[in-house]
Amino acid sequence: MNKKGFIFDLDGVIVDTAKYHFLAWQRLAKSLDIDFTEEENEQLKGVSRVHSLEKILAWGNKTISEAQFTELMGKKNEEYLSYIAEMSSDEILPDVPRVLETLIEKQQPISLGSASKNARIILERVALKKHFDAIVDGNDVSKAKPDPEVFLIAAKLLNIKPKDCIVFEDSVAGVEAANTANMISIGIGNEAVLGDAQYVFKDFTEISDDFINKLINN
Ligand code: B16
Ligand code: MG
Repeated sequence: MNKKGFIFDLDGVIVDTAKYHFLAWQRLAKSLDIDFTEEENEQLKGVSRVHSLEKILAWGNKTISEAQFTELMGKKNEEYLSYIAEMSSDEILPDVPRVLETLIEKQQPISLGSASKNARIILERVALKKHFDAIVDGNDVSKAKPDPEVFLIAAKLLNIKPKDCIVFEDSVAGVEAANTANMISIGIGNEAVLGDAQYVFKDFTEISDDFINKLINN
């Protein structure tokens, strides 16, 4: 059987943790007197924790000391982790388990490719960790998306050539990273936003077993 490497982003692809990031960033922004909208939160998708705080400070025209920056990042993560602690498998996005099970049945290697430093905890909370042959997250990379590093490490761990890897991503930065890595990019979300992806689906309910077979056999 043909083997392809299937790489999944986490936030926005497997679970919707963006809402928890939003709550935590919003409280932080408020404490600095910065207005922070849900629209701006969209621009933080796929963006690392450090870059997210830099963006929020720039939107509010604020400069802070390095020590305060570190302290705020710690506080934000503490609050975010308190939401994560309450997560269960009910929060897995529709049809993600079906697609993972189909890939496992077809003996396809599967990796996570996420910017989050909390990815392992989240996968454990939603009981999906066992499905992954490799996990690459924010702790394993030195360069954030749109740099392709996260996906290239995943391909290496799966022992699959980049051109034989397929990436599922919900962020513009992630789609760019997959394209730069010379992988097949599949956008999950809004076509108007993810136009650079080779394929775009609203969510996994639109991804048929037939389509997965085609990806494996192409
Ligand atoms: P953490 P993904 C990304 O996850 C999120 O989309 C982004 O909003 C977040 O800032 C980033 O992880 C870092 O997360 O603070 O948990 O390390 O979409 O790449 O799975
Ligand atoms: Mg994402």
